[in-house]
Amino acid sequence: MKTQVAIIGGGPSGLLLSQLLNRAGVATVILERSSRDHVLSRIRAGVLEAGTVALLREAGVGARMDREGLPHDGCFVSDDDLMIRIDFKALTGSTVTVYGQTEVTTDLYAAQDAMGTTILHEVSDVVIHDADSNAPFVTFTHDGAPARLDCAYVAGCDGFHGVSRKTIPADKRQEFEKVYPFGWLGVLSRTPPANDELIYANSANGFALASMRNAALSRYYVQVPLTDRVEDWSDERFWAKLQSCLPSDVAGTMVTGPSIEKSIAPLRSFVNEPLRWGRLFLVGDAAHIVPPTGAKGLNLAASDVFYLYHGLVDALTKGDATGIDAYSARALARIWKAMRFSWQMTMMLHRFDGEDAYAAQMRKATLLHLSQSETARRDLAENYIGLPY
Ligand code: RFL
Ligand code: PHB
Repeated sequence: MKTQVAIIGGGPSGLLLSQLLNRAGVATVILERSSRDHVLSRIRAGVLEAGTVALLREAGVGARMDREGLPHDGCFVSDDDLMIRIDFKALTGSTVTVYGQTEVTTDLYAAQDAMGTTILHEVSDVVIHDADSNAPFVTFTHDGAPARLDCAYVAGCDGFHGVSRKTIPADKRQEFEKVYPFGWLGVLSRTPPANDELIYANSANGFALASMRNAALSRYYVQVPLTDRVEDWSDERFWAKLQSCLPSDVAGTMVTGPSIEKSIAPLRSFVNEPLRWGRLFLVGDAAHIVPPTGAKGLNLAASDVFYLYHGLVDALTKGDATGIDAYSARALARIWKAMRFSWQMTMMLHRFDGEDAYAAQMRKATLLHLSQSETARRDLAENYIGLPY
């Protein structure tokens, strides 16, 4: 097989890149390790920056998002019973959209099907060859048979555990990592959201987040030790923990019900530099991971795609390599700012086991300042709605 851009991974990064490239006349083949159902069953991000929304519209997949997505003008940050409203609209003029990653992925698959692009599912043994030459190729197994895909460029969109990053020799890249000593236990439930807007809660009992997917579907998280397993958390235990972390007014009126999904994700900050080796480019979680506290993971994947898509179109249709040459530095500048914000939000809102009394006072003082300073709220809002591309 032959194509212009081989895309490893059919998650949001790979699908969005493929969608934009094909619309610009560039041919792609996506190689995805899992089944389509598996990709669509992963409950992950929920908040889209305005830039991500604009890019999805540009990709021709904005119609359902515009109908069903929930525009949010603000969110709340709380400290026990202190509720601090962050008014995105008033502070920045912009808003975010609540629309689940599962829905984004569903819309992208439908659009790719309509265009008739090639997506191979359940491929294994993916190996990227000669990425530092002018003739890279990818070998893999599909339907039990070995296969080869020749291409001009390879986009590594295969997430944190994929093969793309590891294809770059260790002496040609650097990893930066911070692992946090807790995870988030997430629950999806068919109940009305506890509040009209998201609440990021700090409390003596730890962190919690009240989010949503729509008027009848809630998404909640609480911080848990890394050693906990999903089986340790009955629904009853989860709701009690959540309610102990949320402001008492909200906890007292919220509706609980059976969970329909429950999972634990560890929190990590990770960046691989650079994002390019020869004709191989890293995109999204393959290159970087943020703790979900700033809602940046999926949005960073979108800004990476934005830079790379323009660069590849210029390289392949105009013979202009300026964009692909600048890709790594441009994307990393934005990535590091989102890393900083996600880290700051994580430190402001989580209790660290074994921390001293001073650390808890620092969080309280930071949150009190946030409640009293419009400048502090504007800074949070600017970062949350998404820094410019
Ligand atoms: P993905 O979504 O991980 O997709 C990568 C795809 O590559 C495939 N793959 C391979 N394919 C072929 N060959 C191989 N060797 C392969 N290895 C892997 C995988 O099957 C998969 O389909 O990365 P992508 O596309 O860059 O998208 C990034 C986002 O998914 C990610 O940033 C966010 O979901 C992060 N994230 C969250 N972000 C938020 O903003 N809010 C959240 O609440 C939130 N929750 C989460 C998350 C990420 C999680 N992970 C990765 C553990 C919860 C979890 C559990
Ligand atoms: C979600 O709804 O899943 C969600 C929202 C905001 C975050 C993280 C996750 O910061």
